[in-house]
Amino acid sequence: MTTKKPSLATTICQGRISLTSCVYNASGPRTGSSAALAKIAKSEAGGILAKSATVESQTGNPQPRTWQSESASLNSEGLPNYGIGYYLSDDVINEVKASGGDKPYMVSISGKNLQDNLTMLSDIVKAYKDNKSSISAVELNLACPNVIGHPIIAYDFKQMEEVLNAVSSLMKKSKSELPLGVKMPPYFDGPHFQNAANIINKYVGIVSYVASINTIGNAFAVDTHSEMPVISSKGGLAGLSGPAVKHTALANVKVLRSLLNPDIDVIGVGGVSTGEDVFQMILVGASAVQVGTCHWIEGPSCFGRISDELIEIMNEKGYSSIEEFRGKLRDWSKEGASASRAARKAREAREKEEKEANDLLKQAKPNLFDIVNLVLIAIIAMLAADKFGIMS
Ligand code: RRO
Repeated sequence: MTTKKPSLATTICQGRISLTSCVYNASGPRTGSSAALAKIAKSEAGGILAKSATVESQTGNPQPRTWQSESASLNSEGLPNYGIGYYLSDDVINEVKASGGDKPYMVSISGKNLQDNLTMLSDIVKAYKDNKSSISAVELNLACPNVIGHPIIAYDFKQMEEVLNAVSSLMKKSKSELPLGVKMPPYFDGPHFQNAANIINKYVGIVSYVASINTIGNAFAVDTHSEMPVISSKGGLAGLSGPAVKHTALANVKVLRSLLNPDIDVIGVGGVSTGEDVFQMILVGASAVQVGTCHWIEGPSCFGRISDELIEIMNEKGYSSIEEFRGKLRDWSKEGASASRAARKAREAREKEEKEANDLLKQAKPNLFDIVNLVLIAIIAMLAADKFGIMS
C-alpha cells in the first residue's frame, strides 16, 4: 500500500499568499544578495524573504560581528544591505524568479527612522502596483536590536503605534493591497504581550501577519582566552538566536496567536532547526515557519532536510496537511502525560533491542582482517605441506 505524501502547503496573509511549503527563510543571514536569494529560490523553501533594507546601501557594523556556539549564535550585523532599490530592481527579481519559478518573493524594511520606513514603503507600493507578480509582501521590521543609538521600536509602545499609524495612513491613501507583515521582538511578560497585541489589532486589514520573534536583543558572550567580548561593536552586545531561543519563540507565537485578531496570521521564527521544531510551531498556532540561524549555518539545503523531517512526523501521526494540527495544542492532562511516558519507554525499548541486534550481528561477522589472516594461514599450510611432501 502506498501512502500519499503529506502536504506542507499553507497560506499566509488571509489566503492571499500561497506557499507550497510552510517552511521558508527568515530575513537575515544569507539573504542580502541576489545570488543568495536565488539559492533559496532553488531550494525546498516555500518562499523567499530578502534581508531588511534601508533607504541607501550600507556595510553594517565593524567585524567581528557574528559568533556561534552549538546552541546559540550572536549577531551585531548592523543591517548590512544594498538599499531598497536593489531588492526591488528587475535584475534582482528576475534572477530570483528564474531560479525558483513562482515562489513568492518578499522584501523587508528596517528604516533608520519613520520617514525612511515611509519612503521605502512608498517605493514598494509603487513596485507592487506596476508589477503585482514580482513582489508578494513586505515585512516591516520593528525589532532590529543592533542599530547603534536606536532602541528596539516595538519595546516602545508609543513609538510602535506612531509607526503603524503612519504606515496605515500611507497604505490607505495609496489604496494599496500590498500584504504587510510586522517582525516583532520577543516579549517576556504578560502585560507586554497584551500591549503589543492591542496595538496590532487596531490595524487589522493593514497588518496581515506578525512574524515572531526577532533575535533576543543585547545578549553577550565572553572569549575566555582573550578575556574580551566576542563581538566588537555596541560593547559586545548582540542579538541572540539559535536553539537557545526556541522556547521563547514558541511562547511568543502561542501567546500572540491567542491575543491577535484571527485575521492576522502568526509566522513562527526563532531557534527552528528540525522538522519537530516546525511541527511544534504550527501546533501552537503558526501559519508558516521561518528559519534563520540554521539556514545561516547549514545553507539552503536545510529547507529540504527540515521539510523531510516534518513529513516523517506527519506520516507517523497520520496528518496529511498542516491545517489538521495547526493551533491544536492540547491542554495538559494526566492521561496525555502518561501516554507520552509509555510511548517514550516503548521507543527506548525498541531502540535498545535494535542496538543489541546490531551489536550481535557485528560480533558474528568476521572482519576483513580476520579473513585475510585465515587465507594467509591456509596458504602457508598448503606451501608447507607441499614442501615436506605431505600432499604427494
Ligand atoms: O542586521 C542586523 O544586525 C539584524 C537585524 Br536588521 C535584525 O532584525 N535582527 C538581528 O538580529 N540583526
